[in-house]
Amino acid sequence: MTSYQPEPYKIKMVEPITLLPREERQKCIAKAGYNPFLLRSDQIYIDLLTDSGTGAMSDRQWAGLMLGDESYAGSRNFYHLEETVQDLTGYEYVIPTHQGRGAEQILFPLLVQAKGQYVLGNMHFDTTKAHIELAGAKAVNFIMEEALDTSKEHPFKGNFDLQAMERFIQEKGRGAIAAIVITVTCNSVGGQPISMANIKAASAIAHKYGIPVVIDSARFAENAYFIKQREMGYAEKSIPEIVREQFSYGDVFTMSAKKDGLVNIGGVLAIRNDKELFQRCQSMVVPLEGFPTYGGLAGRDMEALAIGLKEVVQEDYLTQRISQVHLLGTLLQDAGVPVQSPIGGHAVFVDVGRILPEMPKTQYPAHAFAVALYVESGIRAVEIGSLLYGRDPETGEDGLSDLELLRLTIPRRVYTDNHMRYIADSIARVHEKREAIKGMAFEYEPPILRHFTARFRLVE
Ligand code: P61
Repeated sequence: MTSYQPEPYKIKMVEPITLLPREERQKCIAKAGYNPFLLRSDQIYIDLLTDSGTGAMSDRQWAGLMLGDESYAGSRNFYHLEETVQDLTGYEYVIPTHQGRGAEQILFPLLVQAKGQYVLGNMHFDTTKAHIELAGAKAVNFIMEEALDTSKEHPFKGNFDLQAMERFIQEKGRGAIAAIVITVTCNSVGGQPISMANIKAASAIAHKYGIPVVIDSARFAENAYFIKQREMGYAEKSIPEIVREQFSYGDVFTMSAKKDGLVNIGGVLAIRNDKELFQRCQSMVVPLEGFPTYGGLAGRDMEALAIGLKEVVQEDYLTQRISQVHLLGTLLQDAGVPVQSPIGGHAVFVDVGRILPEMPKTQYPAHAFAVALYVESGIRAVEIGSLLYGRDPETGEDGLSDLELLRLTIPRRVYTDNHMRYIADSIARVHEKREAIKGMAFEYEPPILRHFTARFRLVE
């Protein structure tokens, strides 16, 4: 890992944040049904819920907002975005969407040909899984085994278990598979990268059977950075070269631009060269998102995104970004807190399954830890475990996630290293007092994407 690098920017504007007294925090979380998603942002001191849409834009991006062309059709900002995406990825057809799931809702119903088909992935993120299921298909994960043991070191824990995936295709038959989704980096196992060799091999398997390859590219630049650092043959290549090669193995990509697009809202659906698929997507974007040259975004949003996509592939930006996340991870490791190792790209994932091994998965240990952390420190973190995973759609069974993780997601260009130190100290304190953490039981369980709006009580 590279040694620590200071930020390649200076701060021009600040936003005050306040730590409420402990008794207030206790009241706030109880009122929020013990669900940190339901807290108000002014009740939070440091917000690690997500790196999605929470980053700081550069002065150039803010200046770009003033160049917004709000024409309903043919906005010049669309053409700037289109050219930028084409240059970066080599894909010909570009459709803006309001965010990543906007692209997913257009694409998956077009890829799924029949109910009960499968969509294979290294590990599908929850909105992707939800759109696959809404389209009538089943989402299946083929993440390599090492990824599920947070203490095992492997440079590319986002990799597919390629043999298992190919066996599955042979068993079910090509006609049963709608698509393969490659998620870079792999969010659900800890922002872990996938190697170029594995992307290439997964794509070769798919293409051997005539299965389309979708790249879920929310964190494409962070993945490229890890490839440069860790994979043989890439140290001398530039980030844009690696990014282009990564995309070359897909047929379609969906992008939540709220991450590596460095904007607060935005998404992209792009198709390499299948004109017919593009036309089908284009006709669906109109009723679902908006006219194809704005797709749910204002002209100014598209301008900020075009600029963000150029900034995110700058190596000094990526070096500082990844090393800040790494700093938090090593501070936690030094304090004896188990975390997904090696440390990922956008977040540190605390392995609460190892901290609270006795707590049943159906009491959502990582969520319980998140509640305790908020009370201790005003920090909001998010569970990535059995609560997020949801129930089996057929059997209704609960508590199915292999890992019970607490995600400390670091917004881009927002917090300083002193914030990282405060976060590490706070988690170490909760870890020390782990015997006192209480499990969670539902007071209200929504039927889909339940973690957002569920309400809980503490199990006494
Ligand atoms: C996140 F708590 N991620 O990680 P959209 N693909 C991938 C994502 O990471 C992703 C999307 C597609 C979020 C936001 C989020 O339950 C939650 O632009 C790899 O958010 O529509 C989003 O992109 C979807 C947080 C989403 C959540 C759902 O924090």
